[in-house]
Amino acid sequence: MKIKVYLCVLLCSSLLLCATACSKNPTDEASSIVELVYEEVVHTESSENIQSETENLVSDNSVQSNLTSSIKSETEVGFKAINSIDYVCSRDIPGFEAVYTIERLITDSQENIIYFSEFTCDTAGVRIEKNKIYVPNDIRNSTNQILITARHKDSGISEVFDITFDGDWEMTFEDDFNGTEINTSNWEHYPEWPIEKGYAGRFSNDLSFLDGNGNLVSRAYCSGETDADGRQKYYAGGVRSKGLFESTYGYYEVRVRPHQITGGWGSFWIVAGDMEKPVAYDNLSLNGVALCLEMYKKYNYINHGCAWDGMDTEKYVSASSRLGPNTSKVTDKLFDGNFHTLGIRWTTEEYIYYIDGTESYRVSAVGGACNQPGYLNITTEFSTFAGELLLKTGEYSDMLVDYVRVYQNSADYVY
Ligand SMILES: [Ca+2]
Repeated sequence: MKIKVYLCVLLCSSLLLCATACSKNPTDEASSIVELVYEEVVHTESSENIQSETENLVSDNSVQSNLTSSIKSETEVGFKAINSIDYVCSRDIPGFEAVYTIERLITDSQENIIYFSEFTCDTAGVRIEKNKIYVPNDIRNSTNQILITARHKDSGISEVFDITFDGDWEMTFEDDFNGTEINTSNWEHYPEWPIEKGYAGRFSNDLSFLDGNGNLVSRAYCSGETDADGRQKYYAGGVRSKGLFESTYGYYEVRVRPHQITGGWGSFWIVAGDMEKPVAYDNLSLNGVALCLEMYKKYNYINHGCAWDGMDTEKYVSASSRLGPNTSKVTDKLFDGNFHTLGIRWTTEEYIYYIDGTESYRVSAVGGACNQPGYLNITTEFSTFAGELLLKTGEYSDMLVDYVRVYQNSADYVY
């Protein structure tokens, strides 16, 4: 993150003059630490007034308070300190305000803690709540930085620092599923492969289609047929963009109304690189990765899949290894019957998952995230793992997808 710092120290009134208070960090430093150098504060008025002002600085012990009425000439009452303000970008995805969380705790030259309690920004549209700064994407895309004023309310000390944005977002793919036919320049039906994981499931071209109301349907259907083993046969719809749209890095989002059934689930996922050849553990996800958001009504949870050690795409079974623990997150809200947005931010270093714009899971890939192009997938699957399939002959369940959008961030390609 590129940082330039402008520092201004103001002590309550013009009685105290900030003589020198400016520093710049190296612009190419990757840290988000803002170094502030308080160099000196020079007294230019009467010491009586200084004394009065100093008494107001109740929590700023760095200001010398041993002034006496005998001091009539210019007196140095300042302090030297190297302070810091940290901020982290806790959300940076299109469609939602980017969130920068300011670390409020800084220290002065005597290592006393100063809490900056007030933050303001003159840029219209920037929203501030406590120590969180919300920046709409259009502002991020129209300027490189914004200035934030942090103020210590007791002492009046204030500082101006900037937040510099990493890069612009550009939409590179959008399908709103308007019309009556699936856009075959974006999608192909999943091959009618078996998806047998306990249940006798199979993809069917007929079961992924547009509903005419702006949604893609991925349907789960009970045919009433039985297989050779006497099992009920279920069919499901799925589409993928393999060979049609593939990209590396960026932000991938769907707006979806999940299935309400058990025994089956809908998912939005990305397959990148070569997932058909298992790779060594230490290669992690660099060569290939499958990133999945799987919605299991059975458990009221979403699974943040991240499989990197190979996947048999024809059997549609991912390898067992997944990066990191706690890939599942319980989220009753997802199954409330409404549409929700699911997103995956794929950077050069990690994968971050979002539900309705709130981060739900993050995994960093040792050695870097996959740097190969990936294609999009929207599917319904079946497994006994997901519970009992209660669909009877002729019954079905639909997952609706309002849109799929992909954005690229220019910063991802700066090495
Ligand atoms: Ca739509």
